[in-house]
Amino acid sequence: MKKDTQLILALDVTSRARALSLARGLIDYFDAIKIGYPLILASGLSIVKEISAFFPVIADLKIADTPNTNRLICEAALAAGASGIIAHAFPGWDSLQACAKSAADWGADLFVVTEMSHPGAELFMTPLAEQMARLAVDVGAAGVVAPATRPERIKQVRSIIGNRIIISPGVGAQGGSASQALGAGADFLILGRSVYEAEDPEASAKSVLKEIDLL
Ligand code: OMP
Repeated sequence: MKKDTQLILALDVTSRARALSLARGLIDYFDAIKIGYPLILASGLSIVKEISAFFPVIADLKIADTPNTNRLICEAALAAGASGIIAHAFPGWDSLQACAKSAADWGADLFVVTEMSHPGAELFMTPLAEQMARLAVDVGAAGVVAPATRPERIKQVRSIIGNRIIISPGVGAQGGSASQALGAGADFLILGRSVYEAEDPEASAKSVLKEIDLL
């Protein structure tokens, strides 16, 4: 993944037309676009094909099933043009290995969720996040997803995964700080509502770039 702006756009809108217009209008400010269930369920998987024709797409299907089902989900997203996929670690090593193999077969990046960014994730995910990060390393993932809402946890995950990539959601709408997340060791920030719900999405992306000294 290129690392020009260190920003990934979470395109969680449910209108195909709005998604395409945001994607086309914002490509100068982002290194990749993350597409998940809200947009895929509203527009079909073809939206991944359409956007990946002009910009790198990470398919955020938070894959969390048995190894064979994981493989089938990965293949569908990768065949549609995604160059990255996001999977959960909690179903275990074999399920995650299936995702890693599919990603390798397609020359794509696998990102593994260590602990999620919302408050409720502290119940089950925080206590196991370090094991999840170790599993990500063991299966050869390109990187992990770690929360901008808890920069100290990014630091902890960084100490486990070495120089693998950390992509970090939770900046803006969830209260996380862009500069603190990067300072803690994140490589990329994932921005959703703070950009696509802004009156001026371009200005909102620019203000984050200014904060992190890239503008
Ligand atoms: P906003 O909260 O609107 O900025 O969007 C954040 C995006 O990151 C959404 O697409 C979430 O589904 C995603 N996300 C999290 O917010 N927290 C996580 O722990 C993990 C993800 C993710 O895997 O992308």
